[in-house]
Amino acid sequence: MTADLSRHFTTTVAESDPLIADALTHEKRRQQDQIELIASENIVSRAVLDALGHEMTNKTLEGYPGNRFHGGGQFVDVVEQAAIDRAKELFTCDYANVQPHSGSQANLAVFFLLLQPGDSVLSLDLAAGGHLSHGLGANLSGRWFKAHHYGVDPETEVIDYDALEAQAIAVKPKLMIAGGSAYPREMDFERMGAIAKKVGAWFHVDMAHIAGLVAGGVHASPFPHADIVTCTTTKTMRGPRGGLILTNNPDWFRRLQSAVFPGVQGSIHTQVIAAKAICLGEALSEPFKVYAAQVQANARALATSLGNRGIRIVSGGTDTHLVLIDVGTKNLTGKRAELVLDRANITSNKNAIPNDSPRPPEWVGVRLGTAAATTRGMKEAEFTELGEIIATLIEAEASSTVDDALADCMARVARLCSAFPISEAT
Ligand code: DSN
Repeated sequence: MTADLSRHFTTTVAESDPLIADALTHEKRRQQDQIELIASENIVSRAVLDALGHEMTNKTLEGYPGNRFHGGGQFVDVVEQAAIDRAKELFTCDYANVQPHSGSQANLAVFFLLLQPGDSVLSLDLAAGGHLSHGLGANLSGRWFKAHHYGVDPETEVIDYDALEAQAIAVKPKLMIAGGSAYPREMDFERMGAIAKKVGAWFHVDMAHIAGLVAGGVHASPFPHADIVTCTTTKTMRGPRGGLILTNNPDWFRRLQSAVFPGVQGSIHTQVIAAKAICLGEALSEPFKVYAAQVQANARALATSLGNRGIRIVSGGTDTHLVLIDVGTKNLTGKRAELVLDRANITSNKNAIPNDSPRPPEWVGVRLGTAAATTRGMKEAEFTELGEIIATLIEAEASSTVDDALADCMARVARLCSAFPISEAT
């Protein structure tokens, strides 16, 4: 072997690419030193990381287990079949496709399966917590399909199912979508499924954010009400970046295979499928049920703590892992609140709230999620303290006294981070 070749197989990123190595090291440190409250994030297990960094990444494959377009797929077939079997068992359904590279890709495959360009879709408005892949004008789903959106009741900030039914009757969508990325309440899948059926629409639930809560048994399952379900394996599922498609409709199984490949994707991300299989296996375990219940209990504790300090909670509470707060009542934008939390090493994101400005810089919401910090072991007491720290920072920002409050808040966050380490962080 030449010296060059040998180095290719042995040189570490620290030796070969200091710029990237440095960023990787700092990112790992950042995750240890900050409290992650972005609702779509989590902290994967060592086993998931092992799979993501495995040589299985070298393998190119198209097709499905036992029916590939390339040779040498026998071990990837093992992991893909395991992922399929585990997804079906976990979500009690008859069909699972584990290949989508993301939740948006999974949704695109559903559109490809069920719709023709120009067909009508009825989905949750982005400002009410919907997702851009459900028909936003700037997304392919909004360009190629006629998107209509339902919102929430202006008083309760919860979906008004009677209004949704009236809108569905008027719009007659071919596809009705439930789910999104910032709706803190449990949706009534049974009622929504009945509405879809009444107007002759397929009912698609995108449970990306809540899939781990469904898996853990602390949130209602979309089945048997949904015709088709998509999700990611990140977020509350605590797995790798990627998507799943699930259904019980036997007429769709074959067409769904080809809607994903070659419909919207080419070759699979082999090592990610191994990581998905691992995360699905983890989600089938008893400790995961305990974890999911704690995620939900922590969100409730966080909402109560913030509410007790006078921070307005959109919809008055939460049934999930996420808490949406309105900082407009403190004369702040979501961006300003996000930045002041960031200064104290709490990571969050600005978000639209119901009836918010269409312009992101003017949004007055901040979205907080409990999945990642719960993985570190934090419980209600820590989330109550986090609510107090967050309220203190928001009040200080609103009264231009952040410099007085910051040192104490940073110290409290640092104490929480060292009491709940992400093991192996250096
Ligand atoms: N949809 C984005 C979010 O919820 O943050 C990414 O998954």
